[in-house]
Amino acid sequence: MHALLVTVYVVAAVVTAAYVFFLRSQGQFTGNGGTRETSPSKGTPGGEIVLTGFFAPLGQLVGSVSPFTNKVETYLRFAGLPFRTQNGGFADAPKGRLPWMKHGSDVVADSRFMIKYLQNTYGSHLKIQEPDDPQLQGVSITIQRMCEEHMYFTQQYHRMINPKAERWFRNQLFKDAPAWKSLLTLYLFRYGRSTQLRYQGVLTNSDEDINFLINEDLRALSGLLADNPYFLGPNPTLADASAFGTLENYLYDGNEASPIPAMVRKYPNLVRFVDSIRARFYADKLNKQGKAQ
Ligand SMILES: N[C@@H](CCC(=O)N[C@@H](CS)C(=O)NCC(=O)O)C(=O)O
Repeated sequence: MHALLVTVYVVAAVVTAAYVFFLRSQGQFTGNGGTRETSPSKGTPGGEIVLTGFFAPLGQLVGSVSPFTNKVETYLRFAGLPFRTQNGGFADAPKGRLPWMKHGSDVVADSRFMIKYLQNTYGSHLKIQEPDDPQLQGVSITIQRMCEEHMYFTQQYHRMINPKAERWFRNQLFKDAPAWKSLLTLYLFRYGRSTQLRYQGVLTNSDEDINFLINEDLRALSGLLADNPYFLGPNPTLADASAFGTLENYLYDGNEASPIPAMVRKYPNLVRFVDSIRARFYADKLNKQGKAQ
C-alpha cells in the first residue's frame, strides 16, 4: 500500500513537472523572449487592422484586462479607425508580449510602435492629433512612461503576488479553468512575476511602501488632470489612451481584495476621467454588457 502511494505521488509529480516544462517552453507564462526585430514604421492606408490581445470580459471593465491592449483599443476608438480584435497568447506574440497587430500584411508589436505606425500611416486622417508644443509632448511621454513602466508593475504586484489576490486570479481571471489548472497557473505566474518585479524594483519594497508609491502616482495623475476633460486639454490624445488603459484597470478589474480601486476613488477627477471615456467611446460595450453606470 505504502509503495503504491509513493508510486502515485512520484508519477503525479513527474507528469506535473513535464506539463509545466511544456507550458514554459511554449512561453505561456512569461512571453517567449521575442525576436527583437525592428517594427515597420509605416504601412499603406486601408489594410484591415486586427488587434491581438486579451479580450475576455472581466470585472466591470469595458476594455482589456491588459493595460497595453486596453490602451491600443482606446487609441483606435479615439482615432476612429475600424478594427477587429482577437484573443491571443504570449507564445504567438512576435515580441513575446501582448498586444500586437496586423495591418494588411504588416505585423507590428508593442503598443508604442503600433501607435507610431498608425500615426505615420494615417497622419491627418486620424480623428485625434498629438500636440505640436514640445512641453505638452514631454508631459505626454512622461504620463505614458509612468503608467506603463511603473503603475503597471505595482498593479502586477496586487494581481499576481499579493496572496490576497488569489481569489480574483483563480475565480475571475482564470474562471473557466479547472481548479487544479488555475492553481498551477497562479503559482507559475507568481514565480515568473516575482522574478520580474524583483529585478524591475517594485518587489524590493514592503506592501506598505508599494501602496505609498501607488498613491503618489495617482496623486500625480490627479494633479496633472486637474479639472480638464483630458490630460493635455479639451481633446483626447495618446496620453489619455495610455492613462485610460491603466486607470480603467485600476478601478474596474474587479480585484477588490487589492487596495487599488479604493485608492483611485479618493481622486474624483480620475474616476470622472475614466467614466467619461467609457461613456463617450465605449457606449457599445457598456450597453451590450449592461454596465452603464
Ligand atoms: N511595452 C509593451 C509591454 C506589453 C506587455 O508587457 N504586455 C504584457 C501583458 S499586459 C505581457 O505580454 N507580458 C508578458 C511578460 O511579461 O512576459 C507594450 O507597450 O505593448
